[in-house]
Amino acid sequence: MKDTKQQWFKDAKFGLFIHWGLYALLEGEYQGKKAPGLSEWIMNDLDIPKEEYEKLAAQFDPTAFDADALVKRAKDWGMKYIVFTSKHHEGFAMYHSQCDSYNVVDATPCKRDILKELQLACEKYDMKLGLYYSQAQDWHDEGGLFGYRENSYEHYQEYLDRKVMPQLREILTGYGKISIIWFDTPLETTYEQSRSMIALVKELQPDCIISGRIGNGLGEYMTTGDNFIPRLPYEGDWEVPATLNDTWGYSKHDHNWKDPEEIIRLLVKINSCGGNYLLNVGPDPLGRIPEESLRILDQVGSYVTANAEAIFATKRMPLYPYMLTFGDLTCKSHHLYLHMFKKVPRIELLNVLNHVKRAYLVHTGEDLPFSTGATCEGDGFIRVALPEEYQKRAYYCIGFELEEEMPIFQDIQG
Ligand code: JFZ
Repeated sequence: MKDTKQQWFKDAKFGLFIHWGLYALLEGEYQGKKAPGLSEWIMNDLDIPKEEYEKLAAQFDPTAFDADALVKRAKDWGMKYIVFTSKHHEGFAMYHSQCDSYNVVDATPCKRDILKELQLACEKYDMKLGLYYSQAQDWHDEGGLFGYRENSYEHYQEYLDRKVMPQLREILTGYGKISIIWFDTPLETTYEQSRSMIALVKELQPDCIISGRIGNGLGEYMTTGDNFIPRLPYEGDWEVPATLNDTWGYSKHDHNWKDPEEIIRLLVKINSCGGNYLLNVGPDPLGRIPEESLRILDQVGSYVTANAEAIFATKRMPLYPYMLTFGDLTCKSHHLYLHMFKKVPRIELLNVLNHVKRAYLVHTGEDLPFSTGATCEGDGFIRVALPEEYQKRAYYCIGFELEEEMPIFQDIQG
């Protein structure tokens, strides 16, 4: 079972992923060809020569990037942590690296240490900062690896010693408290190699969490694929990273945006199964967050902040015997929460055996009349009388104060 031993991570539930690098400048297209897959994979997928790709750095001047405004916005959405791509597979460092000049200060006209700007904003708004770092794939370095290709591992150890270990040291010593290193795509990294990276992280920052994708089963929490959600409550610490459209990096062609209401339902589902939801934005070449991303997250955020009590620090739910069609459940000490996703005239929740002390609307605190009993089949129930205005709306949450510590459910009778 995966255990980060970090209470903040267990309670966090909701975070922001930021994918930003030179790939953003291509906006999902190179010489008239669209990126066939993820936009941040364009260098690999369209075989762009390193010498050509590298030239993008000379155009990197994100005059509209405002770390303070972005972190403040994430705070307003209720997010508890941010994970930023300090170096993605393209090999370009988004901070001032001393050991490799292919970085956002030395190789660009803007000369801005983007990571430093984010660090300061995170400190100001009390936001945890994690760093994505591609430890194995590096398409710009002789020793780095490629995904989905034959790789020679001949120079990999030398690459780890020359670039990866020194860069990990830099990001863990120059940018304040780093709460997560989000390693990714380990490929054939050996057990010893993963171990040595972990040892360095822990030596420099003992509380820094190691993501699942360090490889060799050594991560401290489980990370799923994009929007892959475990069906059942999953023991241990875990996270679902997810895009709002179909790519992580910025792409001008990707307009397949998810519905904010679907994202709210998925967030509640993930929280109910015990996980965190890490939603991605990909800033454009100027550093602007796409309008659609902001619109979606504003809507998700307004549900999250109104119902924060029923989301943050909730525990993995015991298995409820029915698949609810109108909502989903979360819980924490002496509380059960029913998140309502459909318009209904009255609420009935079957097979709950708890003693309910109080029912209330979470976002106002207003008490709701309720009754409990057993149906003629012997199933325990809770019924809630809904004020008229709530009979005509969805996306609100009802809290139940319980006599018992945790919800107790009754099996379905034969
Ligand atoms: C990786 C990256 O290659 C991608 O560019 C992005 O950064 C994403 C967050 O992570 O892609 C993966 C890696 C692993 C899985 C899915 C996507 N996985 O295990 O399902």
